[in-house]
Amino acid sequence: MQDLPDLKNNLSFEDFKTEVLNDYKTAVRSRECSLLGRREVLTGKAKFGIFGDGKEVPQLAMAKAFIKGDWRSGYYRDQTFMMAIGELTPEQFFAGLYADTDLENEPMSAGRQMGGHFATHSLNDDGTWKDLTKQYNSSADISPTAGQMPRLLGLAQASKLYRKLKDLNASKFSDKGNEVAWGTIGNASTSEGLFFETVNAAGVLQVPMVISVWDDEYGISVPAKYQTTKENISEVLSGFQRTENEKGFEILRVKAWDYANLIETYQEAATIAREEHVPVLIHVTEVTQPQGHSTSGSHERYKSPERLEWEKQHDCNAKMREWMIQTGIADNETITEIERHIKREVRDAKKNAWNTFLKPIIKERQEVTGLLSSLASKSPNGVFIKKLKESLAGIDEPNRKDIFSHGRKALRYVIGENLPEKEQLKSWLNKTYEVVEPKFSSHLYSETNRSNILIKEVKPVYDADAASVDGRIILRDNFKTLFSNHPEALIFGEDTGNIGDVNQGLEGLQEKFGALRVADTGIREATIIGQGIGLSLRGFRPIAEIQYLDYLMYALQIISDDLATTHYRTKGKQKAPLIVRTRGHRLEGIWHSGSQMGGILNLVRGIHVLVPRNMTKAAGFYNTLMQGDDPALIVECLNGYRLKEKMPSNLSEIKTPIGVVETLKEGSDITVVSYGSTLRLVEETSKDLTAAGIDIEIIDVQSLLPFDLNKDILKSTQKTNRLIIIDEDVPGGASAYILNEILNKQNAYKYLDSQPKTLTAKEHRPAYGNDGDYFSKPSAEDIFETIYAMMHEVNPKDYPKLR
Ligand SMILES: Cc1ncc(C[n+]2csc(CCOP(=O)(O)OP(=O)(O)O)c2C)c(N)n1
Ligand SMILES: [Mg+2]
Repeated sequence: MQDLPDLKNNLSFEDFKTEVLNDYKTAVRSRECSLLGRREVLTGKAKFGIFGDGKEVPQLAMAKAFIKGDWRSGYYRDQTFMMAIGELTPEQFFAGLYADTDLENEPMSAGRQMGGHFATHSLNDDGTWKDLTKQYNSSADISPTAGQMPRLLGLAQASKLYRKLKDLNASKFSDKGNEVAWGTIGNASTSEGLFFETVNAAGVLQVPMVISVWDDEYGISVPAKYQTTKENISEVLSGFQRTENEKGFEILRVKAWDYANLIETYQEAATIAREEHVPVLIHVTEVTQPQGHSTSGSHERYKSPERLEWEKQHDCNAKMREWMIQTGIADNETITEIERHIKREVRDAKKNAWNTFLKPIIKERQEVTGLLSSLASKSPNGVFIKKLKESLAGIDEPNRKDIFSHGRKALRYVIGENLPEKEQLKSWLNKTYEVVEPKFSSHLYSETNRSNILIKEVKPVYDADAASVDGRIILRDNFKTLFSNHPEALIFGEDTGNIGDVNQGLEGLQEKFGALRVADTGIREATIIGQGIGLSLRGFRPIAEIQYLDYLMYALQIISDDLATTHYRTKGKQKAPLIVRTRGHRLEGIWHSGSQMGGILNLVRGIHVLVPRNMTKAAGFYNTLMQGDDPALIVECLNGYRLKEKMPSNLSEIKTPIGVVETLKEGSDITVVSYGSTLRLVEETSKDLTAAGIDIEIIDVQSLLPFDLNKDILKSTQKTNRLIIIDEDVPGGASAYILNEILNKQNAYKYLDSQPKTLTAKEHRPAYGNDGDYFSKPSAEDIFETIYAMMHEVNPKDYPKLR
């Protein structure tokens, strides 16, 4: 062990001692929180606990190297770090454990995330940015192991772009790109593909990222030998080490209990990343888990007595303590006194957090027990209601669930009664529900005036002699103005840069805007999305391109777990207004004509999902999204790039509204709802149907999420009384989603005179070739016959059986 760390800023020994003691206090404070936290779970006050014990000292070192403007993207062990940068108090730690829904008490997520998931606030209440250069920043954690990695790439890349791109108003986001993005990950989680993908991409991009691997040699019960080749992640990654001639990573190794070396290692890492924009990996070894993995089990079950003993000997806090005594920083008595003091402090913080958490709930309980008493005194069923009241009053530590459940049950006893006390209880339940329920469900989307759905439509305008051009030209020209008007906008993906995307919707734009803004990436869908998330968290307006819809699956986990929940899981305190651009639907074969829309729609609530039927509509969507704060996925129709469209004279101004359907043809017999490529077939078929005496109304959904906010489809079914949904996803896929929206949410079932129908693709993936398409997806004949059959059922005389 080294004696004393290099005192970079020439502290006096006294000041140095004070600083080390302060660090030690943070380590002890954090440990006490872990110890008491576990007790809170075991005694039932909190539901689950996962803590940072055993990882305290390395995090002190990381915190020292972390400066304002920097970003963290980490995982559930980082409480000490958060405490050391002043972003987590013991009260807040316990408020998180108890799931306090008040953001003032629980700033990490207002109780939406289990404890150990950390975040800072990037946004003011009105959704505008705070000055992120003047604060410490932590992106909000997610639980899936290594899920923090893709976003880390974007957070780091933002610094590089802020350093290199001119004309940006970066004042709230960056000081000349000097910010480092700090990642943390457990040793076992490095087994995930997302980790390797991120490391490789960071090496390629050369971005200021410092990844710390907290290596405690376990992932829950599974030891390193089942996790990592050679049981050593830094050795495995040694090929990434930069050399004099080749760019790569700087790889550093340090022991978790070696305070002095840790400080130096982290300072070195910060300098390399910050100054040179070179990624650094710090492999922190000999980490321990004094209390095991989490409150769900005990590590005595799977660790040998020898290992447990070794962990005791190498506990980083104990080692730091020894070192302080050895080096004369403090004597045993002083340290013991500090420890005693902190124990008391944490105990008091815990009590405060609990009382603060419980106070509004106790008040609500009092109100309801009062209402129940009054009701019991008047109702013939008073005995039962009294019992409920007593049961509620007797709960030691009530939840809101207890209060509502008792109150709602009581109402059942007085269904037939006409008592003012019943009305009072009902009114309390209804009113309070409206206040309480949003604590758990608000902020899935933006709730400010920058919500996408508030952006007004601007229709395309055409000159009399408007040219007819390939759809891709409309997109390209629109992107050209969009990137000129928005210096913070950029686009990246596979084949996006040099050739201007596989369908040339970006032709020539790299030349115009440079390879940083119109960029090629490796084939790595998850981290393309991660780049987009990280960049958008830091003020950019990225468009992340996934080459084909079929390959969105590689990124769907991160889109679902991270992007779709960013706003929700921070209760509106972080936003990631990323646009995901992809193209899909009818082309060729199993992996180039997919339409897995049902799966997507169900996994990305929190994101807007748009399927423009042509490129003018698509251009309008991009323009709309640039004005709003909600993230979105745009699926362009693969077969639309070479179809002719008229060039609008107001191209750069057009805006396609979000959540609004479009009626393409009015009709009186049947409402036909579809979207995307399939619409063209529906439109073609409608001429044949007209010839057969059937007048259909065609509606383009175009915005699947959100869906038909004006209920135009309902209005159409009120007129036609018949409904069919035509979709090229599997049976029960997007068509089921659409049916649910129309029947259950819009209540269109009341107006239907025929069974509502869905016509979809087959269960299997679409086969290759013209015939593969014809027999896999709904064809014009399928559409004709299905609609005709509906009319036959209604009126067999005029529409005799066709086949
Ligand atoms: C994708 C995913 N799989 C499984 C889990 C369940 N899980 C939570 S933590 C964990 C072990 C992680 O071990 P490690 O990365 O070494 O971190 P440590 O807890 O040891 O610090 C597992 C398997 C998860 N959260 N996410
Ligand atoms: Mg581990």
